Amino acid sequence: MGLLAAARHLVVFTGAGVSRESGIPTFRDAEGMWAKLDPLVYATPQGFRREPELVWSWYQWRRRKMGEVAPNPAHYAIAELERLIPRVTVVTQNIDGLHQRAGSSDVLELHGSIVRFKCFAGCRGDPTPVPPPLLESDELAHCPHCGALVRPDVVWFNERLPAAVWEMAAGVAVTCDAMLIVGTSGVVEPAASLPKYAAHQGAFLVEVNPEETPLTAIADVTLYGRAGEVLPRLVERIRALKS
Ligand code: BV8
Repeated sequence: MGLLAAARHLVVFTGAGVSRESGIPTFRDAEGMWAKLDPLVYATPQGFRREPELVWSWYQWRRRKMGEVAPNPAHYAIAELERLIPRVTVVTQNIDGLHQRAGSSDVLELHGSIVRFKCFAGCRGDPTPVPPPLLESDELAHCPHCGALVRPDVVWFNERLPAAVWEMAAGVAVTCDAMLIVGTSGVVEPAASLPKYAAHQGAFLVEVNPEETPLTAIADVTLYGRAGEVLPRLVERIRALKS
């Protein structure tokens, strides 16, 4: 872990597994969301166009659930790293906002945020506010400017990632000297390529996951276990090395 402790710029790349111990289900685990729901219906623009009420109510349910949960020790450990390593950038595939709530100050949300909304017709670039009464109901909301449906400001399948966010994420992946990969199955592109960019330029890669993933082959070290248990111990080892 000496190479992690000596890093000048650490990127922490996270997926749904980092929020699992906050009570948010993952996608591809046995009890994950895609085990019960078809991502083509619930996480594509075509699905929203075909079944707006179904998709909107699912995201409303997820947003309320994410509002009821709290960051877990993994999120806090990642935020603590900012006190030990000169520069830490969190690059997350998650939309739950838990890294920010735990105190991480530099977070790139590759797949958007569940608490932001936008016009489905894309009539303007800025987020679309949803009036509080509609936030509490499952009634569909409409864009105040053009009347089109309002959708969650998340990246669905076959949608581009936000260009500016992707540029920044790829930029830190190719320049960091270490990457900590936490709680991702490493199958969703282009996000899953970021660890490959980091490995290609010689960064030191540490993976934290209870299971092996396609990224295990390129990790220098894999710590098998749950993020909420492994990360606090990792932070203590880094703190000891630096004291
Ligand atoms: C795009 C929406 C192009 C937000 C999500 C064939 C091959 C390769 C790629 C493709 C292909 N066909 C199509 C594609 C592209 C597609 C893709 O990658 N598909 C994959 C699935 C095959 N990608 C896209 O469509 C992307 N866009 O490519 O656009 C384009 C170009 C030009 C013009 C137009 C378009 C968009 C991808 C984003 C999709 N949106 N979600 C939401 O509702 O949340 S994806 C979804 O997967 C989430 O964002 C999630 O974050 C992401 C990745 O999943 P993980 O976070 O890794 O979660 P998962 O459940 O998979 O794994 C959890 C892990 O945690 C496991 O490893 C588990 O062991 C571990 N774990 C469990 N408990 C713990 C733990 N770890 C630690 N501690 C624990 N306690």
